[in-house]
Amino acid sequence: MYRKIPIIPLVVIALIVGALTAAQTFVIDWVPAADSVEAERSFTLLWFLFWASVVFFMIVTSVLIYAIWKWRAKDDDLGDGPPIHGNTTIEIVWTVVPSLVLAVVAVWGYIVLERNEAVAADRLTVDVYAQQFNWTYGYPDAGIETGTLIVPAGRQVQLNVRARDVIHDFWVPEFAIKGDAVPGITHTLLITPTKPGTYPVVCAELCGVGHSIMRSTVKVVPAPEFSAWLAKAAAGAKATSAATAAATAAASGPGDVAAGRTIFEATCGGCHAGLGTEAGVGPRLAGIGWSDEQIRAQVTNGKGAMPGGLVSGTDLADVVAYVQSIQ
Ligand code: HEC
Ligand SMILES: [Cu+2]
Repeated sequence: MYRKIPIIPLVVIALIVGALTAAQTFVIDWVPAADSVEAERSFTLLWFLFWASVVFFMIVTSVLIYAIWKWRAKDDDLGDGPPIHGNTTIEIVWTVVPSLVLAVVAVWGYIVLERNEAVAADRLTVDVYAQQFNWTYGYPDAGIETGTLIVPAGRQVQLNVRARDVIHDFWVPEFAIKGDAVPGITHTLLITPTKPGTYPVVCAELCGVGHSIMRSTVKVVPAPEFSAWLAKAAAGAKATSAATAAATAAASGPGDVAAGRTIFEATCGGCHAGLGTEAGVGPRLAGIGWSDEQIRAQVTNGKGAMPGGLVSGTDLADVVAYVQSIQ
């Protein structure tokens, strides 16, 4: 009842099918380079899945193509095919083999997940803030914020991803790790970059009109270079906050009314007309009875139509003194 299996034609067809599949795989760059430990693990599994699929595709397609070519019904043959009940051996094989492959993939996938989610004791923690339409990065230990994510090669980085407005998604294709930034939730991602270089950060969740331009950069640098950069940036941040503190101290000293008047006319008078005695765009300021603190806060932070930060430091102290003097 069985014919001899036509090994040679089947192998020839299988090889052609396999070559075509492999060719279109390598002509197009489907998968980015794996530049993190996690990406290496994930992509190895991905390639195993791919090659396993190619093998089964070659087997199934070669039998199919051979059968179509060899046993095609004649144009005038309208009869039924011979009644065939089945073949227990083949059915067992095509059940057991895929089950084994699936079991391998399941266990392997579990191991990859388990390893990719293992937290290292010496990891670096960085806060990632997503906001329409940019990314900011905070280094809590150094007390600084940056617009470029700078991380050391060869050390695990824990990213605490947060959103300041709507849902975004942090994604660096070469790292093969991706996670939503959801308002009110901190999403933790673990990435261990392996190769110094510059990579794109992409927002992978439609977040508004600027979604497609919501990009940023990760710079992976050698560990010593990273430590040097972080130490320098932290020192710079300390110096800046010391300078701000000094300026605030100066601003809270008694101001000079005459100097304040000059600054007020130039900076504030356009909105607070008549040197603050008549109302313009802004309200009348004469005798508002606010404390120095309140006026300072109003000028520093702004409110409604009034922009903040127009004056600071000793100028601010002078303006406050002047506003207090208007009657
Ligand atoms: C672009 C116009 C504009 C400029 C410039 C401006 N202000 Fe104002 N200011 C306003 C408006 C509008 C308000 C009311 C804000 C609100 O309550 O929503 C206001 C409110 C204030 C108040 C609180 C008064 C109140 O009763 O609410 C103070 C104090 C004040 N301005 C001081 C200043 C000083 C000092 C400057 C200059 C450094 C200045 N403003 C520059 C528009 C301006
Ligand atoms: Cu976004």
